[in-house]
Amino acid sequence: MLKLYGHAKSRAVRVLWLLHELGIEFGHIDCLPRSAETKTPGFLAMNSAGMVPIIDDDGFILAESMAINFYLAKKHNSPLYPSNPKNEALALQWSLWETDRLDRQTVNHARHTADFAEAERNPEIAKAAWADCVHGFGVLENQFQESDWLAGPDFSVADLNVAGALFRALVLDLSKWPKTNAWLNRCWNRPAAQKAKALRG
Ligand SMILES: N[C@@H](CCC(=O)N[C@@H](CS)C(=O)NCC(=O)O)C(=O)O
Repeated sequence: MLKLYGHAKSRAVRVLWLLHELGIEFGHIDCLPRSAETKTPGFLAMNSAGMVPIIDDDGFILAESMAINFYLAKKHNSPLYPSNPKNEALALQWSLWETDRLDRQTVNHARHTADFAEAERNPEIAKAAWADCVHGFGVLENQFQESDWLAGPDFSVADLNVAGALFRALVLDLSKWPKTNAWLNRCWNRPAAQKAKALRG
């Protein structure tokens, strides 16, 4: 049976969301980032980076949350996987763009404004991260002037990957980017997203 390693408080939340969209059975090994379970020789043999999420699909080991979602959506013939090559390429484009331009930046902003104890926060990191977020939200806002979704006429793995990665933006004031805000909430209001979110506790 498919196994997912990674707690919902990590980037595994994106994979949990996709798995709930697919409605398939899976085993969940609920380990936190940097926990002892991710340092064992067995885990490091699967992912020498020691990071979550990873999946073990009957011996096929895969890391990187967004690659995992592409693989699972395609393997299970999900309507979330774009059938048209152009939309498939757009889904890759947006997933790669988010990983480069917003993934770490939204985490750094949250850590250095709220998550870390005050003494550990670095205002310079928070400021630089926010500047990147502002730029990224502007790019998304432009996209949503043209279309309701990122890769084709419907919600797809592209929206799931990008909105899933922007979990921390749900608590930000995005009123300057109203279409992005509406899209983010549309995505996260899906029942599968709510199930994954509930697992964060
Ligand atoms: N690009 C990777 C990032 C994976 C990642 O950064 N995982 C974090 C938890 S969200 C982790 O396991 N960190 C442990 C560490 O840095 O040692 C993905 O999307 O899966």
